[in-house]
Amino acid sequence: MKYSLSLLCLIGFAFLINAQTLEPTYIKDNYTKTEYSIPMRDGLKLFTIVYTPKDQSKTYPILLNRTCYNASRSADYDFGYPSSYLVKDKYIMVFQDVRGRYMSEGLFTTMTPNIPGNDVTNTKDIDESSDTYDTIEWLINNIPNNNKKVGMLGISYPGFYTAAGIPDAHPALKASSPQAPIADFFFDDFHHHGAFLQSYTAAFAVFGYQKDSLTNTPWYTDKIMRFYASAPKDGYNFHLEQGPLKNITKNYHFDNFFWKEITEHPNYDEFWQRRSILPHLKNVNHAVMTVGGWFDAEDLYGPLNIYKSIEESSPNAQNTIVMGPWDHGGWARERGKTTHNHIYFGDSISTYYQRDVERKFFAHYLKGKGDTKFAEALMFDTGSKKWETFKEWPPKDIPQLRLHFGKNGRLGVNQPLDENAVFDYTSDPAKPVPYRSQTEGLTFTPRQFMTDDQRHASTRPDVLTFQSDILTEDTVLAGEIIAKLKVAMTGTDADFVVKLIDVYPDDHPNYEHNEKNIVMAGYQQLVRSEVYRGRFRNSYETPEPFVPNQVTDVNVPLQDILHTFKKGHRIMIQIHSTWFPYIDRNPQKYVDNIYEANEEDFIKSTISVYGNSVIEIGNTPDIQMPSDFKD
Ligand code: PG9
Repeated sequence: MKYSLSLLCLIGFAFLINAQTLEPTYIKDNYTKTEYSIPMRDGLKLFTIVYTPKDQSKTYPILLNRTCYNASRSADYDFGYPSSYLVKDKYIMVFQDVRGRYMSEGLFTTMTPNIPGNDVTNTKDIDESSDTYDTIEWLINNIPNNNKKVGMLGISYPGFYTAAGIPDAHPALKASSPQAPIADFFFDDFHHHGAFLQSYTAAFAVFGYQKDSLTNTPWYTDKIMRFYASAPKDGYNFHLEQGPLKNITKNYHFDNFFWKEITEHPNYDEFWQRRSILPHLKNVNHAVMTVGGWFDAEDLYGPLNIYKSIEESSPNAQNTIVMGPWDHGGWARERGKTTHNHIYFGDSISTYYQRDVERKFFAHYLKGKGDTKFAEALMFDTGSKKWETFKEWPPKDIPQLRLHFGKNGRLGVNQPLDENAVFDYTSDPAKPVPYRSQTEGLTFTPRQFMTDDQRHASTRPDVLTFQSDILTEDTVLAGEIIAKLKVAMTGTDADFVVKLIDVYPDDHPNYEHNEKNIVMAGYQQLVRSEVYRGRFRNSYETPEPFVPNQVTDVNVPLQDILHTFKKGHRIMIQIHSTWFPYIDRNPQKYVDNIYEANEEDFIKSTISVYGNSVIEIGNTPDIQMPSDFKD
């Protein structure tokens, strides 16, 4: 079955499609659309579509969305974003193709490195900050009836462009909302602590080819088709049959510059470090509301760490964060019942966010309307399924929880169990642990797994599973998490996957929105998970092999959570060393560059985890990370 072009266009950008609450002709009836080519300081022109309210009796703020996903698709509100509430509140809506994308001139650069400072006469040091500055300067001086106040927002890569407009911001920029923003490609999207997200592989085609003319249609679709041509029904076996990653280079991405960047920079070297936006988020002089989804498999590191970086660098800034029960960009979609995979979280949660949070944020800072009592942190508790507000994030007033491993699969909650015990498993790259509970075809980007049932894994001999006694009271886990593992192995490299799981009671009823085969009784819901490529345990820039059979510390930071484990549930931890095809297979024999590993490098390894390992959750766990970690 061939994927149609329209389907492929939707595959990677589903998060942009909104359940529109606008009448189909609303935009045409209320806005005038004009297209401009705005000159940047180096002379290159960026294609920009401006929707201006037809009622010219008043002035309006500008809402700017800079995108690599085709500004022309904003035509007649095809994007479905910004929300219909903002559209109806009337703003000057601006969509711009960033350099090298679609109708804009120039070459595309992977996460354009920020160059500190802003000298408008400097036509060499161009970055997203200077392009944003020049765009805002042009808009406020050329678009009629603007009130000289500008807001920015964007989801995903456009979330990065929003964040990249914050350093050396134009004085007219008064409100920025980076949403599901990429902060650092070595910890967002394609890598998690050095491990590579293999199932995401087709997505490289979107960003690996420069266009050779101005166009408002994708020029890379045939490259994506290379992957989907065989339309496999089982992505796990499809990727396993590819063998080592070097085969993917040879068979699919042989001419892809973004893939080449990934395979030539397997470590956190200067190439990746200079692309992180986090070190540049300083002296923030306007309001920032960062938004993310607790189940965002693409960009969860980004929103949490952009918020924390601004808190650290600009403690007096109006800097807030919203984290809801969404996957990537889920707040831009309203489907009535808010579910993530098999789990139901409530009704119209995206509508609440769009109407009562985002709309008020921009109205206050751009129109001077409404009160300023924005919560420092508006966080959805994914266990109690309620919104909570915090005066700081991570919170310091919720007691830390410490989890300890015990014999017979026991998990000690704030109670060491068998600290002299050793727990072994044999990890075999030829039979990797599936990352999904169900068979799925090829995914453009991962989405469903982050609340998946883990029973497919907990019975495997290559998965260590520990679970607590039944909880006698609701137990809130909030904040950062560090798994401080003591390990040894017969090989010389390994990945460590750590999963925090909410085990439902054996009499829990099924949810009506699920298929009949989805049994909620005893469901082992993934709450938070992370993978860590052990070679980076002392430095992300300078990896090291393990000494066989030598006890070694591997500290695995999991992303933050807010989850109440309810009375009657259990807390479960799983640890294993393959997670496929979400994560590429570690050969478990140390090679300098896994993207160049050969079939014979992949070996079985017996991994030992020691009983004096501990997992610390919440209240500023003692996170000892490599010096070049930017958390
Ligand atoms: N996570 C989104 C993405 C990046 C690269 C390829 C495909 C998707 C995004 O950040 O836009």
